[in-house]
Amino acid sequence: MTVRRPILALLLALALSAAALPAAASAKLKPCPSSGSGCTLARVAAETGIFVGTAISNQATATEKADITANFNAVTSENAFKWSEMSKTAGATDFTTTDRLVAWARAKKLRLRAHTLFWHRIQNAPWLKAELAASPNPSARLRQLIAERTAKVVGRYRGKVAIWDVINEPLALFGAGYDTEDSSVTPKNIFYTTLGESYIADAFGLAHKADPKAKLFLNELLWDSRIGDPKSDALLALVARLKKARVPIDGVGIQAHAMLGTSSPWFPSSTPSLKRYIDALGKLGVKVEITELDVRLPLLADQPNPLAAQAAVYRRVASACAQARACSGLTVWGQRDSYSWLDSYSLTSATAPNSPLLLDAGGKRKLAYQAVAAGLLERRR
Ligand code: 9MR
Repeated sequence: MTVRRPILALLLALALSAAALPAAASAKLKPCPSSGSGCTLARVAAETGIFVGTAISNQATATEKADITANFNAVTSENAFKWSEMSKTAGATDFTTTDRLVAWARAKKLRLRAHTLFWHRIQNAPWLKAELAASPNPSARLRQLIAERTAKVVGRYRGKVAIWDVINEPLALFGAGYDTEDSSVTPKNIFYTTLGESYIADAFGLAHKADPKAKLFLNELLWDSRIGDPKSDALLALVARLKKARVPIDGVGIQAHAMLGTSSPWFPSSTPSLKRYIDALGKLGVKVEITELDVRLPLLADQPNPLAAQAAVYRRVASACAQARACSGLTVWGQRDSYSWLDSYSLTSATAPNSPLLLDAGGKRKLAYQAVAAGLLERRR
């Protein structure tokens, strides 16, 4: 008896405090309607098991942070982990921004995707080319640098980063094969031309050693490619080769910037083809995430209701993710329209505001927000 009384008292106290909960808090316990109406994407994530994320910039303001915690359950570092950001000069590694970001994501219980360990285009280490040119043995030197960066950075955040984008965009921008195009827009893929495809397997193996529990992804851009075209086939073939060679790759990220034209894979009605593509990757034994979704509004300017048309594109992608078993996450590339990278990017700045995201400039949910919720909620059926 003497033991039971405190338990009874505790139960009574709990019942009283539950009764005193505000209406909104108890309403929260109701499942989301399948329309997604009134539900945050974080709630949708909890109900479907699909992570819903957003990019976080290096200098995220209090407003951006509040938007993130109110709406999402996962974040991807937009720039912080890139080699160019962490190492301005040879031999130097600056962890200030990444330490801060890792700590913040952990404090807010947001799943963190570290993007990216190796990317040759635009945000590679600014000193790498000269370093290799000066080396008597460039391939050995590059292998050493890859090993050093991986051990140092992945090792530092062991157990704290859920997902690593180990390799970003190895394939040619618009076609099949590797990116070895040499122009000011797409400099040579220095990793590939120095080491061949082996750099990919090496980086995955080293990352796995540095953090055996982190999920390791290869992230690729399919922005101007239709599912079933040479580039998407090249990605499937690459993943198949890696799996066959027992490379520790856990997943593939499909960047989904619908930005250059209506030949993007997400137009005009892509749910079945995108689902089939995710299924095909899944059959190879990898998870798939939509990693960088945004949909430029000017592409839809000729539609009777561009915002509704934009929502429909988002819906098609979210539905495909929900319907394909291998799809474990969907990430949009930013929060408010006013912060999108597209407004300062050379190919898209002329049409600013591109308004490609889920929250408008004032932070209000756009039609696209609920469309993503509704699409993902198809997973519950
Ligand atoms: O959003 C990123 C932007 O802030 C950078 O200036 C830009 C540099 O290329 O990279 C953007 O993010 C890219 C991502 O890292 C990889 N996929 C394509 C994204 C858009 O270029």
